[in-house]
Formats: sequence, C-alpha cells, structure tokens
Amino acid sequence: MRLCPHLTLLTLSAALTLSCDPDPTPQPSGHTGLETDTGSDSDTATVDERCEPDEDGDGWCPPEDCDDTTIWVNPSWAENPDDGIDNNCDGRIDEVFQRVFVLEWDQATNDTGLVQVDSLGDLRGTFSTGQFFTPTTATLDHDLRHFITFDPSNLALVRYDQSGSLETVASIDPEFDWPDDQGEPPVIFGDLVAHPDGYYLMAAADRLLRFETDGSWTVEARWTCTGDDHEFCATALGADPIYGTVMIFGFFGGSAVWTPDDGLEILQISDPEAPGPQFMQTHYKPFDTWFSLGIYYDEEMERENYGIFRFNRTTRENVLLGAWSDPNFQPNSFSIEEASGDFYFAVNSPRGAAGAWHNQVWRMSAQGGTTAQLFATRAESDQNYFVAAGVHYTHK
Ligand SMILES: [Ca+2]
Ligand SMILES: [Ca+2]
Ligand SMILES: [Ca+2]
Repeated sequence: MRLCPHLTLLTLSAALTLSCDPDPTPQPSGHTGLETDTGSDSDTATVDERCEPDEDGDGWCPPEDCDDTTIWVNPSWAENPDDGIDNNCDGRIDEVFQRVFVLEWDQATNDTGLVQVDSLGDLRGTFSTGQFFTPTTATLDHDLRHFITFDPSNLALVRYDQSGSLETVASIDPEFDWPDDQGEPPVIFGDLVAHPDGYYLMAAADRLLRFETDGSWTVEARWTCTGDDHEFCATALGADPIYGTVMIFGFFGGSAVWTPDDGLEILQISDPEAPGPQFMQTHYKPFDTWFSLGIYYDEEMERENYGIFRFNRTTRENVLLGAWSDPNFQPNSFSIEEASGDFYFAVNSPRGAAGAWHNQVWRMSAQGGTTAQLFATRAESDQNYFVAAGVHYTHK
C-alpha cells in the first residue's frame, strides 16, 4: 500500500467508528486563554485589559511587548534586519525570510531528504538525512532553526536541522501497555507543535501526547473519538507562542483548546451527520490567529477541495480563507511566512507518467486570493514524495 500522509488520514478515517449523536450536549465555556480581543471589528490580537502596566506607553504590555522601555519595540513594528534588536517581539533577532525547507520521502527506500527553495523558487540545495523513516507533517522546533516531525512507523518524534542531520527526541514503545483508564489510541499519528514552555505536543486522534526533550512522554489530555459519546478526532494543532494556548482541530471538524493552566476544553464537537473540514495541519501566526489546512466540500466546485481556514477567536469557527485552485495538485502540508503572511505548501500530484508524483512547492497569498506554483522537483517520480514544508528564517 502506498503510505502517505493523506492516506494515513484515510487510514485514520477507516480506523475510527463514529456514531451519530443526534443531540450533542453543548459544552460549558470557561477560561480558555482566548479572551484576548473579543471586539466586534477584528479577531486579531490587540491590547486588552491585561495591558497594565505599559511602562513605555506604546499600547503593548509584556509579554507581547518584549522591551517595555522603548516604544520602538513591540509586535506592531516590522523587523529591522540591521539593528541587532528583536523589533517585532517574535523571539528572533534581525530575522530575514530565506528559504522553504521541504522534507522529501522516497517511498521505495524510505530514505528522506531536505530540499531547500528560496523565495524566488530557485533550488538552493538537497540533503539526504541518511535515515530511513516515514515522516508526517513537520514544523519548526523551539530554537526556530531545527524542524520536528513524527514517524508513525517507529512511533518516534524526530528532530533535524537544515543540513539533514537527524536525531530521535522521543519514541513510544510499540508494546506499551496503555492504562485501562486511557485505553489504546485508534492511531498514534498527528500534527506536532513545539510548545513555548519547552515540550512538544501531538494531536493523536483521542488524546494530546506530550513529549519532553529528555525522551519521556505522557498523555496530557484525553477525549473521545469513537462510540456514542464521540467528541472529535484530533489531527491538527498549533500553539500561541506568547500565552501557550493550544488550539486542536479535528479530522471531521470539531475543536478544542488546551492551556497549561486550565487543561482541555472542547469548544465544538464534530457532527458525523454534517462533518466539518477535515483538518490536516495547523499553524499559529504570531499576534494573529490559527490557520489550518483542511479538506472540505466546495459547493460551487461540487467536489471536495483543499483550503486554508482561519480561526475566528470571537465566533470560534474556522472560516475558509483561500480555496485550492487546481484539483490535480494536492497540498499535504503548509507553513506561514510570518512577515508577508504568505502560505507555502508541499504539493504533489499523480499527474504525468502513470502513477508518478510530481512534487512541488506552491505559494498562496496571505489573503488567500492567489495560489501559484513556486517550485517543481527535478523530475517526476513514482516514489519521491514531499511530505512537509517549513518556512525557515535565517539570521544575518
Ligand atoms: Ca509597552
Ligand atoms: Ca524579530
Ligand atoms: Ca532587528
């Protein structure tokens, strides 16, 4: 069987037995860490009642204002790459967008490699990791210089750098005896995020797994994704790097929020009778909100389509921002270039030679209106497969 992230999602679909709950019980609301900006005109993070004291009077308070002694440093400023200061308070000093890194997987040998593409679409290097594994989605690590991915075939969280150098951070013993109160997960697979508190989280169907840098792991939260009390089946998540708020989105719709202090709150259960978008991956854009790649049914096109969804903090709904333009090409993961807000996608297509994958990188404008191919791999192949994209910033 051809194993790829999309089919792994289908595997998840097949693995889950959902029942219809005709009268889903509304979930209680409480503190979620999402109270920031409940204004009616915007769901972008803005100054709120938490903003006190504001020593420099620029309208931003710590921790958003990473230097509360000068009005020239806060999230409203663009980064000046020449002054040695983190002007925009994103934790990076003098960052300049340089390249898109795509993790490529050869399904014939399971060898993996990194492809580097610059913002003009020019190939800037390919590196073999020299390792054999089946990676899923990838995202930036805490240091913003490494990437992390999950290998479901070895149940391992893997970390790698720009040159393809790779290490296993943590792994789950396939023979692990899950406690009775947890049960065995339907699948151990899902989107990963490096939480700002220094650990990693993965949305694995019916639980939130937490991996520490010392290799240990725990079940951080648990919900139900099968049976009569089905809530939702999580596949995607993203973390706010300032407050540590984590949004979790489901394969058949549904969402939850998790914070270190308050734990899990289900915001919306999925309805098998009218399933929402099937979310594959989520990223948080600093000082904005969560964006997710998902599959949905497009009424105008009268077919399933891929799209980027933007989470509305006020209504707590995911709103379609940009629809995918070409059904012949399938995005399987994405990342956000923070300065422009543009989206980069790892894309493949069975178009061309019979069964061949045509691996590409595409870009969608921040407003979701324009989608275009940025880069295509050297040759079509029936084996190589782009499995992840990560926008990487380099310091001057
Ligand atoms: Ca301030
Ligand atoms: Ca910065
Ligand atoms: Ca700077």
